[in-house]
Amino acid sequence: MVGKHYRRLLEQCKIRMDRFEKEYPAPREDFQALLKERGVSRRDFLKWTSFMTAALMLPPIFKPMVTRAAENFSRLPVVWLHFAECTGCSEAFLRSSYPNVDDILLETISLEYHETIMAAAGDQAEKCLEDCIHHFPGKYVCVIEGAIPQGLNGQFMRLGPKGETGVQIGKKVTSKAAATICIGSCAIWGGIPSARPNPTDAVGVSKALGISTVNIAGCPPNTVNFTGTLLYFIMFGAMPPLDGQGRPIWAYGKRVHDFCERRPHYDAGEFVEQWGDEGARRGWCLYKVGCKGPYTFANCPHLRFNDHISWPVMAGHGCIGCTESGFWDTMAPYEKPIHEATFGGGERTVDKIGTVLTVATVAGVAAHGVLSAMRHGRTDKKDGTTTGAGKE
Ligand code: FSX
Ligand code: SF4
Ligand code: F3S
Repeated sequence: MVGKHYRRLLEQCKIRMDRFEKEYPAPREDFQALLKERGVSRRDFLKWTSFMTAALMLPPIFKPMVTRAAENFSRLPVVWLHFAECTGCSEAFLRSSYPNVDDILLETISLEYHETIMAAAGDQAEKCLEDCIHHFPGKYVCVIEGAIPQGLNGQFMRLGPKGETGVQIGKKVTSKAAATICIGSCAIWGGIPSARPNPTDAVGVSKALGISTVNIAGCPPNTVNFTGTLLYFIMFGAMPPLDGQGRPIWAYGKRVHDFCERRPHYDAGEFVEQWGDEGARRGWCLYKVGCKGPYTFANCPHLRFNDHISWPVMAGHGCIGCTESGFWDTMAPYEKPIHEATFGGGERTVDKIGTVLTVATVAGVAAHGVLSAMRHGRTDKKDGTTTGAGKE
């Protein structure tokens, strides 16, 4: 049974899609023809539609709307700005040896401006940017990759033929955008460019420009979290519900640790103690060699990367917390547990789990008590802020 709420939402979605099809430019690509050309069968496409609908936390009646949004994906004008970063986010978004539906969607995206891949350069590129702002005010989505250096009055970063600073370009483009999406942890919080000692005084977009952004966290993020968020925007004309750090809840609502395949070993107190030991061979939990999955909100175990093939913990290394604020500094050292003063976690907690919790688990008592003590105790960095989105 589908409740009244969802039926109303479906009606709103249909109205939005009708408007979207009228008001936005015609699709650049025939998406269904492209799927066929790339060898994606009808069955695989339907499987993807079901997956994406569920991932967006919508009931199955929305499947036709997800399909319709995918078919209209290439109508949405997108401006993609690059600031201080490694271009890994764009790489993740461009590379795919075996294109799946998400990759094909991204292939059709209407990139009006993207410095790495556009053919135009200099004044010509600048004109593409100006044209988009002029032709689609209030309609285009601005995607920002990279942090904004504020040092020397922003002069650590000057871009384009006019030598504008990151702040100047950011303000110009975001002020006329329908929404601004930060792709990658650099754009959100400053990421690696802002790691100590941060000589360029790099910060996230929201802080530098004083605007709210939708944050697709990760270094780099999973492209599915990006495509899903854009599909949602096309369907509803608004961004999906966000957590306290601007991350879509559908993608960042749970901790890596909550659905990691090594979790039964954590609960049983079975840990890799050093690289290459028996525990490593047996696929035991990586907490003691530094996994930050318990402090990290992301859907990596569920989505995986590279056409769902693998993800860091599956590949044998702990999560380094790349979807969290300031991870480069706050999650270090990467191959050791964080000192318990930082998050209220640490080896003592794990050892306690190793000895006490195993007994409790065997006795059929859920691990819940110790784990929630660990979660509730994880608050607090010295400045009193919390890591994660406070969703527990
Ligand atoms: Fe790199 Fe993107 Fe990391 Fe940053 O990624 S993968 S340093 S999040 O901005 O290019
Ligand atoms: Fe998985 Fe890391 Fe949690 Fe262990 S600590 S269960 S490896 S997420
Ligand atoms: Fe990043 Fe951890 Fe996922 S390091 S990619 S959030 S498993």
